[in-house]
Amino acid sequence: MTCTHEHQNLLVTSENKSVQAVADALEKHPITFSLPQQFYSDADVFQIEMEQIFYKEWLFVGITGEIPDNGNFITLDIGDNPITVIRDQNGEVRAFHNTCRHRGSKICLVKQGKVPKLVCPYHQWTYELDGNLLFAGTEMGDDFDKNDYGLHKVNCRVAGGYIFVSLSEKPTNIDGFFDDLTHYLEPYDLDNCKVAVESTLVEDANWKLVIENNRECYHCSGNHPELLNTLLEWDDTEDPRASDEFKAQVAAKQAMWEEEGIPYKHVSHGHGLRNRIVRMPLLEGTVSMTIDGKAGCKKLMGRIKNPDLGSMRILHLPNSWSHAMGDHLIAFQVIPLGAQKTQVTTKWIVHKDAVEGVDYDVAHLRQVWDATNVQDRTLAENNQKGINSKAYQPGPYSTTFEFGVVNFIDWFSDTMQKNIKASSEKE
Ligand code: 3BY
Ligand code: FES
Ligand code: FE
Repeated sequence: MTCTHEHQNLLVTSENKSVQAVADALEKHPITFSLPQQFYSDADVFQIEMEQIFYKEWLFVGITGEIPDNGNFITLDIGDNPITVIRDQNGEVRAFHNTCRHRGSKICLVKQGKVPKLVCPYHQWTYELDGNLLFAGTEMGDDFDKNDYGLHKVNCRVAGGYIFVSLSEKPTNIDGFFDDLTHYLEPYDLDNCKVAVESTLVEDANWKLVIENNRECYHCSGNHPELLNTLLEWDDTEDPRASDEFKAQVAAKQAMWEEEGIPYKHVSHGHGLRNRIVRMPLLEGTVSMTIDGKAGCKKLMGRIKNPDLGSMRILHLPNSWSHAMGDHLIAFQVIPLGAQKTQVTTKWIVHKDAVEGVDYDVAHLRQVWDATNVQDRTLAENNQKGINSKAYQPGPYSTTFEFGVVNFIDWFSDTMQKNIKASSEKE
């Protein structure tokens, strides 16, 4: 299968000057201040971010339990790029560009489904689930070789049941994180889970405002009454503000988790803590992020026996965070849609054999994060509206309450600069 996409760029004049201006602006910008206005509002800067980050870096796209059988697939659009993630005829998880090798039609048109083969709706070119072209009718001439027209592959990795794709042909190596994630998610057995319910919000805010909002709890006490029934405002077991009481609670819970073989230690990888996993206790007396703090699902996940696992926070920049508790796991996925438009998908994941109405009640399961997501959407949208003002200027982050935001800006700035440099060296 030929997989060089270079020929597609023949008609595109590369905007080297503005790309370099973005890298220069970031180099000058102190990471302890919010970004200059254009980074949150401008369509050209947004396009450069898509090309340098979302078309290159590993992105979280779903969980293996969502595609349990051969032929199960999920689709998503990364900017202009429709992607299919599918379990092939041998049970392997693979990803393809969802564009037919005949005349380019989109092939999978629905969000998810199950197919015996991938059949293009336009002229019925038919592909094996591993992307090889099987059938192109009888009209393509004698010298037509089906081997030349397999679907274009997308790099795809599975770690602990989390599925990641990268549109780069040479993705960044984040194997250290994938190894840790595999270990930390092992108790959850995500091959045998299901999505109990999911929600999609479209927010009128730049994707970085959505991530920045998630990276701090400075805003929690003023905005998230439901969440604070169970969530402690500390952002990490190593939070610079940690009190002795919090440290004692962490130590007691960690001793319990140690005994049960449940991974909990803070691990992080990459510049600006691009990837972080840490198990945090919840408020004493609560076991899950539900309105009453009780388990949202009676059947616990995987091999878990104790519902009191706090919440394991998984961060994957640029597009995902999660809370893995004992009874359920909540995975968040961020996909930018425009300079001031972002899609946030939330999935509530439970054991595949958990029965709705018996083991869990969907309204109880989702209530807290539905409320929290709507509150966060309002915060991000208000943030966007204020940033669009001609009076906006970058403001200082608190290095104690907002260290996670500083880390994110650090990662964003570093990654943009590195990727821009690498692409200009290639030209
Ligand atoms: O709970 C979260 O996902 C994040 C982390 C801290 C504040 N925020 C609500
Ligand atoms: Fe797919 Fe023609 S575009 S078969
Ligand atoms: Fe919030």
